[in-house]
Amino acid sequence: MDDTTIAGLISWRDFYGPNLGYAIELYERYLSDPNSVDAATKKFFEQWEAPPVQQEYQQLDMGTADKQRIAISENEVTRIVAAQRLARNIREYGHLEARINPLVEQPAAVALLKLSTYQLTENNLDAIPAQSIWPDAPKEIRTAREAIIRLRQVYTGTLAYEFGHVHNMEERARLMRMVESGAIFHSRSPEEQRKTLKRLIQVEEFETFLHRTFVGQKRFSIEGVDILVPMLDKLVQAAVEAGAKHVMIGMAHRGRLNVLAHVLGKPYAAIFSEFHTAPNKELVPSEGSMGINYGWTGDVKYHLGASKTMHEGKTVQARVKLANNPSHLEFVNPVVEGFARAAQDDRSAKGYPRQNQDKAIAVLIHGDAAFPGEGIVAETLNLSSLEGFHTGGTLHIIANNQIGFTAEKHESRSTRYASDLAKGFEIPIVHVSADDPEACLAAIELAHAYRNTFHKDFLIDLVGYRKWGHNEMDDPNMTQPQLYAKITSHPSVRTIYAQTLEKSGVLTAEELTQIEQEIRERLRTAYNQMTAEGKAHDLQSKDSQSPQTLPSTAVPIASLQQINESLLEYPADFTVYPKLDRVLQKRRAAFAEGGKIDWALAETLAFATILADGTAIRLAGQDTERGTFGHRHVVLHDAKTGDRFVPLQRLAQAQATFAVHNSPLTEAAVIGFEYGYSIEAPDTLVLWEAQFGDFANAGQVLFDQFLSSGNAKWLEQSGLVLLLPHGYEGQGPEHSSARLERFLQLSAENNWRVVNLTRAAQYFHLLRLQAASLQHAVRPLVIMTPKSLLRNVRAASSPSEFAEGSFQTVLDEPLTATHKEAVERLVLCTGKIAIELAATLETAPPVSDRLAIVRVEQLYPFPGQELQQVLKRYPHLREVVWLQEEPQNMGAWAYMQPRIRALLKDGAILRYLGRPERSSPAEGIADAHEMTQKRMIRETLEFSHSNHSNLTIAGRESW
Ligand SMILES: Cc1ncc(C[n+]2csc(CCOP(=O)(O)OP(=O)(O)O)c2C)c(N)n1
Ligand SMILES: [Mg+2]
Repeated sequence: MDDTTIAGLISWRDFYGPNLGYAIELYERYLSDPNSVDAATKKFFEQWEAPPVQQEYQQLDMGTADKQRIAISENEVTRIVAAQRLARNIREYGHLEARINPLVEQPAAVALLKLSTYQLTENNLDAIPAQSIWPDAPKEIRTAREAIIRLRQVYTGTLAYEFGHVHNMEERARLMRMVESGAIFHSRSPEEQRKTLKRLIQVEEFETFLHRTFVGQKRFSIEGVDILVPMLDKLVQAAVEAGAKHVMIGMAHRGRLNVLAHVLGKPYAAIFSEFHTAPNKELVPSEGSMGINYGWTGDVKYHLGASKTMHEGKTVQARVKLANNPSHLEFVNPVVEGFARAAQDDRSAKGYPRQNQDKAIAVLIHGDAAFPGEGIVAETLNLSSLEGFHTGGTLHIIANNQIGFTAEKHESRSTRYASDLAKGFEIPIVHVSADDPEACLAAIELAHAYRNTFHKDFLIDLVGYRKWGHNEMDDPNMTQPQLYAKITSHPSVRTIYAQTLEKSGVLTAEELTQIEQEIRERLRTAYNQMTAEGKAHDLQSKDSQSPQTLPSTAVPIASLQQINESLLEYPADFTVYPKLDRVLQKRRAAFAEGGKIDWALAETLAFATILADGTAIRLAGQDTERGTFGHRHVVLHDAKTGDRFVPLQRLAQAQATFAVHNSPLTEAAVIGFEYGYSIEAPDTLVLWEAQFGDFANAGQVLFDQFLSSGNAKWLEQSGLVLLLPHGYEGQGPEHSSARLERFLQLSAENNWRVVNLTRAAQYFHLLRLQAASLQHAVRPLVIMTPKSLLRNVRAASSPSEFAEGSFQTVLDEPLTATHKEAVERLVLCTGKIAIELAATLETAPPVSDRLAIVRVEQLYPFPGQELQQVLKRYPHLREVVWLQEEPQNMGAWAYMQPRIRALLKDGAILRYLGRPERSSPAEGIADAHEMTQKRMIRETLEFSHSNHSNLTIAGRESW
C-alpha cells in the first residue's frame, strides 16, 4: 500500500477524545518545526492535510464519550502510528502468510506481520480504538487488538489479496471495502453448496473414469485444480446474468477435457470416442489415398475448441466459446482477445465501430510456468488498455499446479508469484487455495464484480497441485519425489468439501453416495452409447475446396473519381498540415488526363469501395495510420488542435465501419488479436501490417500454428490479410526481407494466398477480391508489399486499370518478347526486381528479341495454368531463368524450382539468377547492395550463355 492510502484510510476524524487533543498538539508542534516530533510521527503528518478548524474540532469532539483533554504521551501516538503501520502491512502483505497453498498446512510467520516488529503488545492494542486503525471496522470490533485479529483473518486466509499496485484510489478502496466488509464471503445456500460439491464429484469422477478406461492415454487431468470447473460455471452464470452474450475462453491442455465436458457441454460420449479413435473418421484420408486433398488433418483431442449456446426458451441468450488451441502455450491469448473485441464491436453503420464492452468477456486460463515464461503473455496484457485492442477487462486465472512439466518454480521464474507480471499493469490479483471451494467462488465473484464495474482485467492465482505427472504416462516421482509423496497422500478437494458439508449437516453420507452413483452411472451409460453419440458430435467439414466464381472487382471510373474527391474534402474547421495537403492534393490529379494512381491511393480506393459494398474494415499495425513510409495518411491530424480526422469514416457511400489503429510495438500478440478478430467477424476485412516485413517473424508462431494451419487442424477459417513490406533496397539485413520463403514453405492445401505485387491496380483488385470472398471459402492473404515502389511511377496504374479487368496472377513485361518466335530465354521474376528490370529496359539499348520477361504476381496457389500458357507462346524457348533478389536459399526459388520444372518441355533448362546462398538475407553495406542489383540486371539482360557466377543451371542433378 502506498502512502496515499494512509491518508485515504486514516483522517483527523479517526481521532477523538484525548487522542484528538494530543494529536492536534503534536500537529501544531510539527507545523512550527517538523523535526520537533519523532520521525514516524513526522512521516505520518506529512501524509495529512491540515486538521479541521477549531470549531470543527469541537463538533467532532462533542459526540465523543470523553470530552476531557487528557495529555497523553508521545509514546502513545507512536503506538497508534505503529498499530496503523501493522494494519497497513497486514492489508498489503497478508498474502505472504496466507494459507493459499494446499500443500503447506501453516505458512511460516512473516516478521512484517508480527506485533513484536512494531514494539506492540496486545495490551497496547487494547488501549487503541479500532477506528484509529480501521475507520470502517464492523461495529462489533471495538479495539485495535480485535481489529488486527480480524484483519489477519481477512488477509491471511485461504483467499489472499494483492491490491497495493492498483494506483487508482477508487478502485483500490472499492476492492478493499468488498474484502474487509466481508461482502465477498457471504454465506452460501445449502443448494449452492450441494451444487458445487456435485460438480466437483463430476469433475473427479470424469477423470477417474478416463484414467481407468483409457489406460496410459494422455488426458492432462485437471485433478489438483478441480475447482476450476465450478469457478467457470459461476463466471459464465455471472457474466450472462450481467448481460454478456459471449463468453470467450482460452486455455491450454491442462483440464481442458474436463472443461469441454462440463463447461462447454461436450457430450461424454464424444470425448470417449476421441480416445477410441479419430473423431470424424470419414474425413481422415485412408491408406492409399495419399494425394487426395481433404483440406483437413485434424488435431489432438485436448486442443479442440467448442462452442455452446445458452437458451432462454427458444432465444439464444448467450454463447460460450472455447478457442481452438495449439500446443504453443499462451499464444491463444491474443486470439481470444480478438474474438471478444470482434463480438463487442458493432460494425453495421459507417464511422468507427461502436464497442459494447458488456457484450462479451474474455477469460484466459494460464499455466503457472507459462504465464511468467512466455513473452506473448506480457504482449497481450499490454493490449488491455489500448483503444484499438481493449476488451473491457479480461478475467485471468492461473491454474497454478506449482510445476511446469518437471520444472519447479525456482527454475521457472524470477518472481515470487507466478502472477507478478500482472502487477505492472495494475491488475488486481488474488491468490486462492484450490482446496477451499467457497473461497474460490468468492474470488470469481470479486473478479466479475470488479470487471463489471471498472472494465479492467483481474487475475486469480488458483493455487493447487498436479495430481499426476505432466501427463498420465509421466512418473513425477522421478524428479519430484518429496512433492509427490505429499500429493499422493493429499485428499482431493471433493473429499475435503464433502466432509465439510457433511459436518455442517448440508448433506448426509447416504445422499453423497447416491450422487456419486448417479454420476458414475451417467459416465458408464455414455461410454456404452459412445459410438452413436460421438458421431453426432463430429466436426463438419466446411468443404474447403468448394469451387467459387470470381466476383468482379472493377469499379467504374466515375465512382472512383467521386469517392476520391469526397475523401479529399475536410470539414470547414479542419486545418490540414500544408505539407500533407500537398501530398493529398496530388491525389486529385490522379484522375486527370495521363494521371496515375499510386499504391497508397489504390489502397484507399479499394478500402472506400469495399466500405461502399457494405464490408467493414479493420487495419492495424505499427505506424499504420500514417504508414511507415509516410504514404498512407488514412488518419489526418488537425494542424492546430491535433484532432483526428478519418475521411474513410465520413465517406457518404460507406455502409460499414472503418477502424484503423497504430498498434503497440508488438508483432505476435497483435497478429494473434487480428487473427481472432477475423475469425469472429467474418464479415470484416481485417488487415495486419508489419512495419517492415522483416519483423513479422517475431510473430512466427501465429503464422505456423494459426494462419497457415488453422483450417487443416480445426476448420478455422480466417480471411486475415498480412501486409509485409518486402524488397531489397540496400537498407540492410533487417529491412529487406519478409521471408517469402517461409510463407511458401507453409503453403499447401489451398491454405492461403501468397502474392508479391508490382502494380497498384493489382493491389486494388486483390483487396476487393479478398473482401468479396470473405463469406465463402475465405483464406488468409499474404502480400509482400512495396517500399520504394510506393513512390515509383512504374508501379502506379492508370485509372482505366481499376475500371476494367481483375487481379492477374501473372503479368507480361510489355517491352520484351515482341517476336514470340524469336524468344529463347524466358525470365520469370516477382516483386520489385521486375520494376528495376522495367526501368532498365526503358533506358537501355534495344534488348535482344530473344528475351521475354514475365512477372509472377501470385506465388501460391501456384499459377501453373497461366504459366503453361506463357510457355506455350514461345515455341523456341531454350531456357527459363528464375530471377530473384533474395539469396538462393531464400525467396521463392526453392518453391518455384520443381514447379517450373514440371512445366518445362524436354530440352529447355531452368536457371537460377540471384544472390548466392547466404546466412543473412541482405547486405549491410549499401554499395555492395547496389553492385549486386546491377549485376543481376546485367546478367538478366546480357544474352550470352557464358558461365556467370550466380547464373546457375538448376538441372535435375543439382537438386
Ligand atoms: C511455447 C511452448 N513451449 C513448450 C511447450 C511444452 N510444454 C507443454 S506443457 C509444459 C509445461 C507447462 O507448465 P505450466 O504452464 O505450469 O502448465 P501445466 O502443464 O503445469 O498445467 C511445457 C513446457 C509448449 N507446449 N509450448
Ligand atoms: Mg503448472
